Amino acid sequence: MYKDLDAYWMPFTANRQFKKSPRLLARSSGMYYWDDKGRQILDAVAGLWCVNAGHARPRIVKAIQDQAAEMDFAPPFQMAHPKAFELADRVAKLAPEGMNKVFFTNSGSESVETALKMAIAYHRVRGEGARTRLIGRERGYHGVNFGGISVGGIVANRKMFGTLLAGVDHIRHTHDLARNAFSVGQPAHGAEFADDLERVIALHDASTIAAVIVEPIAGSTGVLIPPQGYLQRLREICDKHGILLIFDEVITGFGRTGQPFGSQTFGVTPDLMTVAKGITNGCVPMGAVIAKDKIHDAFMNGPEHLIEFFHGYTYSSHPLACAAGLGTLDTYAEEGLLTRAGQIADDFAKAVHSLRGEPNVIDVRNFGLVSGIELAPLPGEPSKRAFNVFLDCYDKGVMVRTTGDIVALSPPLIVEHSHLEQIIETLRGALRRAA
Ligand code: PXG
Ligand code: PLP
Repeated sequence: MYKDLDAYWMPFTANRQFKKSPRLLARSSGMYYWDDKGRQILDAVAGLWCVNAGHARPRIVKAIQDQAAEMDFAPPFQMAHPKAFELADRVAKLAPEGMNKVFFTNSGSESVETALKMAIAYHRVRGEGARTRLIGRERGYHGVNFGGISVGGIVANRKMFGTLLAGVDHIRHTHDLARNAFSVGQPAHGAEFADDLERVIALHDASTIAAVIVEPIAGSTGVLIPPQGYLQRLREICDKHGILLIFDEVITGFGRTGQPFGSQTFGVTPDLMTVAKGITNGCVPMGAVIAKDKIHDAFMNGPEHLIEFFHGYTYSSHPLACAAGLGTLDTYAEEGLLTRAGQIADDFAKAVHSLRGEPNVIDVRNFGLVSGIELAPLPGEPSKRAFNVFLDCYDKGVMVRTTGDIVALSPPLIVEHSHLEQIIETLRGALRRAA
């Protein structure tokens, strides 16, 4: 195993601490990783919310291998290759009714930038060029590029980077421990938080607002489940004011909530949807924006030889990513994985809610195959208790994820009851030791 850790500046990592006691993964298969010393580690977070079909799935591995041998790269501007069309078609068929246009990117962050640009340009091509404002939400995560951190609502991701994008505002978040702690599934209280959008609209005037972007379930800031009726109300307010609704489904997409997309599970259709992660099972970087036909069609004006949307990436629809995406969708279809979360959600809910009453657990929340377990912080040392729990679980052979003082679980959709037991009992032990 390579020993010099100096050159690699690691992303979203406490670099100095990590390099003193590195956690190096060497191999993966199914529900498991193995570290550099051959120790087996159960994956309770699907890598980083992305390996939805589990690791090293044969169809995906073969698709990538075959594609690498057949054609490495094809320029995506004024050129294309067949698998790009095939994957777009397959993704559109999974998407909600009327969302049939797919624009490829290489990550969730790029999908967000693409969707924000599409929204602003859409209004402009329709003659409503004053609609440039973008509305995000407190505690939202939309990746790390400038548009994404501007509409995002995570202070640490914003404060170091200057004035960000102009013309952005935020609605309030939906987290309400006082009324909703230990809710099973969607919390009962808080549909009215959507009305905060009316406040922001009243301030700026609807004629200046292009789009609202939210995650159906906020993942990164600790698994915040939308209150019953909340997303419906956001949709109604957007419709009333001619504002586009963007769902950032980078985490909720591809089966996490029990349907292919959170939009279908929650019964609310956005105008644009950003996805990434599960589109290729995390095997090759890829993201996409899925657009309503009416948005795409609004651009298809003017002389036919001119580019309609001045945007794209060198690696949009990369052949390896398209091949991985097709292998992934085949695997999901063959094993019924895009609806499996719904089938085991009750079992999962029972398992995670059994942690209620363990030391310092102040909330357990769940939906589909995702859960957040919120801990009381150590006095004066926010996020340290959860980080200690993460290290302890890892030491005992289970990989969880923490954000602030919240432990997040989002196992691969192939998870079995015995895995759930191991995850929960390992976590229970770690919570007791962290008391
Ligand atoms: N939007 C959402 C809703 C996400 O969850 C992104 C955009 C950005 O995707 P990329 O591929 O650019 O990372 C994400 C990514 C965590 C964690 O700790 C979550 C994400 C990424 C890294 C860590 O919860 N989500
Ligand atoms: N910077 C330079 C100098 C470039 O030439 C390009 C692409 O040609 C980019 C950035 C953008 O790279 P990508 O298309 O991979 O996002």
